[in-house]
Amino acid sequence: MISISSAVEAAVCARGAIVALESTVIAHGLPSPSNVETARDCEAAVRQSGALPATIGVVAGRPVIGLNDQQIQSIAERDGVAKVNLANLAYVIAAGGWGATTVASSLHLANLAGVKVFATGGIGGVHRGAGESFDISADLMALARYPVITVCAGAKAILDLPKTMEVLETLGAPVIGYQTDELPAFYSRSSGLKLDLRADSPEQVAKTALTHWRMGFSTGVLVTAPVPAEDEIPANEIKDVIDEALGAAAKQGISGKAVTPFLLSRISERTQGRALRANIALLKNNARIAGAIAVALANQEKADQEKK
Ligand code: PSU
Ligand code: MN
Repeated sequence: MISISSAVEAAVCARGAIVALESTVIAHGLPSPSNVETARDCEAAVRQSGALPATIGVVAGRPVIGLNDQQIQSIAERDGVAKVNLANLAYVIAAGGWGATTVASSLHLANLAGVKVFATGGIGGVHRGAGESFDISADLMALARYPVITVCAGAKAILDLPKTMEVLETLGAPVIGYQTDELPAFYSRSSGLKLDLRADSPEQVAKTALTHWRMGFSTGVLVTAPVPAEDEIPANEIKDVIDEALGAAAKQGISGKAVTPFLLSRISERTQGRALRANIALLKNNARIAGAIAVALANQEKADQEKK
């Protein structure tokens, strides 16, 4: 039922370096035409690091791992492409529909295909006011469930970051700062939240993840890399814009799956595209780092195999 591209299948068999990429950011996270361009640029960034990109989505009822360029364009431009998480993946497949996969469903499919590294922008997490709304992204459950390394720029800044960190701790998923001691906050390099774990190289991330899994854990490993400094919006500059967007969402009664896309597009409008530039920059940066981690992971697995 799953379609794995021949390049991805060959790389999985050869235990090569592969990076899975999601498609909700393409269909619902970025405006046209930045979405298709960014999807292509992220694939190119993975390749430049020496790994094979595998963008994931649902094409006319078929989950595809390794979308071709035409399929990426269709997911970006078609009307009625569902935002697919864990709860509606099967429904969209059964109905023969099109779907853009979130972090949660991309991790599920990447894991089914045997892909061990995944890159996104910012993960979903605990929304502000979750005590009332109970809005907690399925991304967190997926991070706890699948033994895959996820590279992100932290959780999206629209969320309640301390509560998101608490849930990740409860779920037992390691959160590693990539060349930082602090949790990055998506548009901003710093959140003020200290991380216990830090890695300075792709090799260190790969070794930590392999050790985590060999210790009998089957959870994901979250690698958080700050947005490049030249594209950052400092936290004190973006704070009021986020608050305004949250207020507008509440006033307009936006709920469920629509919340995150609404907030991202509002914030990008209210910053004259500055937030969009930061989002694109961090997506490419994460893809590049994920590529390097995938290469290090493949090398270490090969070296371990030879030792045996
Ligand atoms: N990162 C981005 N932009 C996005 C997303 C991540 O830079 O649009 C998407 C991911 O697919 C993530 C989803 O899984 O937002 C979270 O949605 P929700 O909060 O509804 O779970
Ligand atoms: Mn939600």
